Amino acid sequence: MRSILVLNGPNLNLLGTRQPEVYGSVTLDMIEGMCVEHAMTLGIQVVCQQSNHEGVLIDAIHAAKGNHQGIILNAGAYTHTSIALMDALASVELPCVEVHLSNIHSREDFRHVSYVSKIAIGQICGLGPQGYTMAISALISHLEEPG
Ligand code: DHK
Repeated sequence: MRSILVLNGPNLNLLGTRQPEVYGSVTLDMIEGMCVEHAMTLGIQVVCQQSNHEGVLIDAIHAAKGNHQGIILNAGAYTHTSIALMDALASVELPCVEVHLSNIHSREDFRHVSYVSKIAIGQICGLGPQGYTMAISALISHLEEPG
């Protein structure tokens, strides 16, 4: 069975209470539940992980090789800063879909830059929690028909 890693970065554990006017009121547990349910309808498995630490996220990306066929990544603020995360994604050569709950392009200038985008097959942002399930569908389509 195909398996996908759904990886969330810093501060996303606070979803539900963190700036609800920006990130909504849905918790990370709820988003992960949506991902698991959606994956079941597609006949695949998802494993969800969250960390506030850059190195732990990098280790999770490394460990994905051989265990998962692709990665859904919301790297939080590391999206805009972390060359190390970008290099980790490039190293494992797994297809990655980048997700953000908010529309990073309509926010502060520093959020318009994404190092993850340089490696990701695509980006979904501004669509809230459903961006994650859309990303899973997109990743599965890509695995079935790359390009
Ligand atoms: C989440 C964060 O924590 C921010 O640092 C990003 C992203 C946007 C989101 O919209 O999910 O800039």
